[in-house]
Amino acid sequence: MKFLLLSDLGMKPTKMGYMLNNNRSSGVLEVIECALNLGIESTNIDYWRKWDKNLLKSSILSWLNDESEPWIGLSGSIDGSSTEEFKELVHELKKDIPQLKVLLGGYRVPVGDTEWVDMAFIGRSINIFKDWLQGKDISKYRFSDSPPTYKNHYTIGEMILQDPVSPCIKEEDFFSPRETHTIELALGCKFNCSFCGYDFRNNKNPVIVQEEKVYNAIKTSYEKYGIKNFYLADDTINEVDDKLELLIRVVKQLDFEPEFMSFVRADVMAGRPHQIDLLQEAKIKNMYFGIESLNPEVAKMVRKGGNPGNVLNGLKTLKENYPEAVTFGSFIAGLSNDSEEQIRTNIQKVIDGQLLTGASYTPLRLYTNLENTDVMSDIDKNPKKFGYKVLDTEMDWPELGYSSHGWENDWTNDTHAEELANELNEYITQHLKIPLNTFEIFAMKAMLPDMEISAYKNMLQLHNNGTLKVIKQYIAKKSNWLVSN
Ligand code: B12
Ligand code: SF4
Repeated sequence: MKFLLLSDLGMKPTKMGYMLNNNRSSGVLEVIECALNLGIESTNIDYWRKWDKNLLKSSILSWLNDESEPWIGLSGSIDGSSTEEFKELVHELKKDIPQLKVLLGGYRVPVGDTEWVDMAFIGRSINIFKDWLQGKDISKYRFSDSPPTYKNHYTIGEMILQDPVSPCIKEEDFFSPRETHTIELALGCKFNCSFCGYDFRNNKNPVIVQEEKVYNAIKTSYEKYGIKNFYLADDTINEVDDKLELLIRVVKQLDFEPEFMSFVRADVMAGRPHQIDLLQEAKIKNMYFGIESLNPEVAKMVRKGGNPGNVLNGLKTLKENYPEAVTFGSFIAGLSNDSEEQIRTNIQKVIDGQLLTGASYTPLRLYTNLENTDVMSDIDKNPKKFGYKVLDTEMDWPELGYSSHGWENDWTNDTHAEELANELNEYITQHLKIPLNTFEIFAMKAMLPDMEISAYKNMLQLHNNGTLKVIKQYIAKKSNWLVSN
């Protein structure tokens, strides 16, 4: 068997226009590492939509050669928007290799059909994938039939059987120092916010990564490929101090200074101000706060935020004690029991104190009909209980491969919430330092290092040009590798 896995995060919409991603999927690196460890000849092709179609096809054909059992896969865990294009590629390839088998992996809901897909794995499924590669019976994990789809049996709150992911980059990945790498310190979050669709939420027993794995991943990335910027994939980094302390121990062993970007819970940090020192020591300089609402009643209803007054104080303390931190607040427009007036008053407090580097409002999204209920939030599962009436309208999300539903509640509906969010975002853009989020700024920091933060807002074109160059170099090296291996 020979196995090839494709991925491409493509473009990301930002408030300043589209941004070409200079980051790749860590999930894909992990899947390939796992197959290689089992002795299966495997590799990944990243940024696959940016390849010239003929070059891509000839490189794949050359690598698969006249293999009797060739498999090709696509990873859709972060961005599944290339699935239709992948289907076309598969049809093309099958003209030359009719025995080619196809698998889809990482998606959150079932995708594809038996006409072109042989099998699919949903979400965190490395254990099932491993069993399958070793020829073991995986029928107990069967989730749906067209195509045969496998998924871990997991219900919110249960023991997590997966390990956090922290792969080492390999020579044949041809990374550039201008890219980022993603690692993960733990799986599982002890909270259960009502709008959250993270499958490992409400979990009292998070699985923490082995310290050595993180050290090796970071050290190799820097020493061999010059990478200094790392995303932490964890859905929350500071619910407990353990993860921060682990990262501090790793950072202290390194002989260079890395920089991290992470999701941080502002209310937890506010209640445990010593975490500001820990964040600083761990080199988490870029923080994304999902604040959602600063209205006390609403924060309580979505089970997030404690006392919003404390959150504002926490942000103030952070700014005073860690002034070089880049911080972004994400808020939801349209939560029940909120009001336009409260929203405007609260965001004004953030602006007046310049408590965040940037912020943004998104309208609430409701997903009521997902086939995989693990990734449905409590609001999705029971909208009525939380004050929402579901409407017949739908909005497509190509990156996700599924759509959200229209809704209305005590004071607004999805259309109005979207208009309000757009209007607030305009206002925020003018009054906070930078209209980009920390994910976006962090990606730009890797591509165009050492600039003053507010300068990045005018650098999107430069970032995209640089990323294109990096991608072209990658394609040249990887296609050569595929032909000569
Ligand atoms: C970091 C991140 C990003 C970064 C990616 C940078 C990078 N290279 O890591 C950036 C900023 C680019 C990003 C963008 C987006 N993201 Co994002 N992102 C994440 C985050 C926080 C971590 C991803 C990660 O690395 N996870 C760790 C890896 C190891 O897990 P994984 O990718 O799931 O892979 C595992 C399995 O899925 C599986 N697997 C994956 N592929 C395959 C293939 C095979 C064959 C098999 C067997 C298994 C398999 O095995 C892997 C190992 O266990 C996740 C949340 C999360 N904790 O996962 C959201 C998440 C993936 N993002 C999400 C979203 C919505 C987006 C955006 C659409 C947001 C937006 N509107 O811009 C965009 C879309 C991508 C794009 N075009 O830009 C959603 C859902 C996506 C979905 N498919 O349903 C998530 C789940 C967050 C959430 N809860 O809503 N994101
Ligand atoms: S929103 Fe964050 S803190 Fe809340 S349950 Fe989800 S992952 Fe945990």
